[in-house]
Amino acid sequence: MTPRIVEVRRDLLRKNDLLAHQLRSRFAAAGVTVVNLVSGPGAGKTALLEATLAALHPGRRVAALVGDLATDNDARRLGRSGAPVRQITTGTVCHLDAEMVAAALDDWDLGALDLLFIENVGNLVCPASFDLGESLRVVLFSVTEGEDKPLKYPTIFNGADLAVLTKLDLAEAVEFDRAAAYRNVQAVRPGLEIVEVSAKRGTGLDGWLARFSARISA
Ligand SMILES: Nc1nc2c(ncn2[C@@H]2O[C@H](COP(=O)(O)OP(=O)(O)O)[C@@H](O)[C@H]2O)c(=O)[nH]1
Ligand SMILES: [Mg+2]
Repeated sequence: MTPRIVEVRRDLLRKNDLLAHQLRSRFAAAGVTVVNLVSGPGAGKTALLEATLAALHPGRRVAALVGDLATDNDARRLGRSGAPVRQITTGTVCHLDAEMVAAALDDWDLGALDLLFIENVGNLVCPASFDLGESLRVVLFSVTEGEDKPLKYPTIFNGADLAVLTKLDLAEAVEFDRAAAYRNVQAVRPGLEIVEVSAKRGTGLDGWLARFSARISA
């Protein structure tokens, strides 16, 4: 019984990897940098993207895709920036996959974009296994979640290219232990760079946006 279950899962991931590979080629051909944001629910993905789109649009060619189990709340929040935004509603599925992203982008002119942000479903487990063809995978974790999250969810930190520590404005109130948090990130993903932000206050946004300066300075 068990091997059968394992095989089904392996097939699913193989299919996703193939599609993600095709997406990555499409993104490269169109010259669009794709950023996949992953985190637990409520870590501040939408808030950071609201601030990001507000800072970049309309001067820069940016857009966002946002995944959620239900509701289009986040797409409505992000849409206020005026940038192109599309919601992917996943129903019971706890992550975005390459097929969903390809379907959502079907009628988009990728050549008209420099940067595409994808807000994944809020979950520290499922999104780790699904490549979306992104150029950069960013894991967010907030000061309010507890410093041990990297140790509890090592896979998602391990697969990230950058970490963003969010809600800095609340650090003191929750007696956030920065040294412990950094130690825990380094324990599961040595060398992972961490950018600290407060989307609410606007703190650290320049450092975050600087990550994309090569794409947005032209
Ligand atoms: N104090 C504070 N709250 C924040 C910050 N970023 C997000 N939040 C709040 O945290 C909650 C979840 O944020 P949201 O962006 O929806 O998280 P998501 O589920 O990861 O997209 C909301 O109530 C936000 O207003 C921040 O920088 N500071
Ligand atoms: Mg959100």
